[in-house]
Amino acid sequence: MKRALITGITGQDGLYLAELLSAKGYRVFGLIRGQSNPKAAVVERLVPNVEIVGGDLTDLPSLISALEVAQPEEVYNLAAVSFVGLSWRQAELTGDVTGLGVLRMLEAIRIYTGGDMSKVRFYQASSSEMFGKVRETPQVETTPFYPRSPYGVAKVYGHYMTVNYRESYGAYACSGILFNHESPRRGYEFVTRKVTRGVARIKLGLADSITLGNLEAKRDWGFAGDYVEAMWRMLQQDEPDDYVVATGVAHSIRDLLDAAFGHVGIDDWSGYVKQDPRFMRPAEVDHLVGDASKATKQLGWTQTVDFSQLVTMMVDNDLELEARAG
Ligand code: NAP
Ligand code: F7E
Repeated sequence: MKRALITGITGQDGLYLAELLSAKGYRVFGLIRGQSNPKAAVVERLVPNVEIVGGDLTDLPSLISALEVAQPEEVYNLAAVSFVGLSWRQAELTGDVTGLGVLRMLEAIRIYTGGDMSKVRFYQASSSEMFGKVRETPQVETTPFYPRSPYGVAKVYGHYMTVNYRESYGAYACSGILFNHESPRRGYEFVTRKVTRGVARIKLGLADSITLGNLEAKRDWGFAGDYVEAMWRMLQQDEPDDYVVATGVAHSIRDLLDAAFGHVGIDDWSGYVKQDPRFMRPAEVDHLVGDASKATKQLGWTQTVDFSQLVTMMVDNDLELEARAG
């Protein structure tokens, strides 16, 4: 039975990955921070086989202890301050967790393995935000980075640390450069979930508007359940490498509004959407779209859910949740 340690198991991707690995027969350990984190109960309810280990990406000794308990063959480092908007307001914390946290996890593996880092396979959750003010379209593994937020800068640091430990210590370390991926488990602060929940509440008569920022930005949105499959595949190859994971299709926030409102029978949403500078970013990433040809060719990875199916899935889920909450 293979053993895996997942950091960020309480997040969107952590839950999907824990389910995937459990279904494959792994013994799954999940790193959870804090002394009484209420999300531990959610993880235990959704993925009953997961074994919880205490630890924090800002605390190296706790990461070494977590490895000693889990004794994993694979480590998936998904933990991060992941909300780009927050990263300007808490830039130092973002650098500490999202950037230096990667170094600490790699160091913990180096110490735990006594220097033979090839014994533990490592996945780093890198991001399309590293491309930021894009240098070419679509973005591929070799596209130069130009991050536009403290989050993006921290992810570039984590990405290069992953590459550096591979080249310096022979670590089996992969960086997955994942474009936006969403699901009914997406946090409410992200634009897709904010829109699908808002649309559900409007449809049910529980709200009369949604307040957003920039409606012109374009993102390449896929389904989180598909993307965790790519993470796992990266760690099953003969050699470690870095991969872009994306759908290859970009949509604007306006397209997202069209799809979500359209699904509940509202064709003209202009009266329901307000804009507020509070939700504008100091520096925006205007247009991201990835080319996942390498992942398709080498990992055999493909998406199973397209943009329209994703939005439908999220709106339907929020209609049910909001109707229940009343
Ligand atoms: P998420 O839902 O925001 O989850 C973040 C996770 O990190 C949570 O489990 C959180 O724990 C944990 N965490 C935060 N600070 C921590 C700390 N100091 N020590 C230990 N754990 C900590 O993120 P996600 O959407 O699942 O994304 C997973 C990873 O992929 C992140 O690294 C994100 O930056 C990256 N990524 C995401 C996307 C995307 O579109 N979703 C795209 C590219 C890359 P609590 O629950 O205790 O707060
Ligand atoms: O913003 C615009 C906003 O916060 C998307 C994270 O998972 O994916 C995610 O980062 C776009 C931006 O995601 C609102 O300005 C307009 O252009 O949903 P988001 P993100 O910033 O793309 C990447 C790949 C990650 O790695 C990150 O961890 O939507 N937007 N109005 C808004 N965004 C939000 N959140 N709220 C608004 O009201």
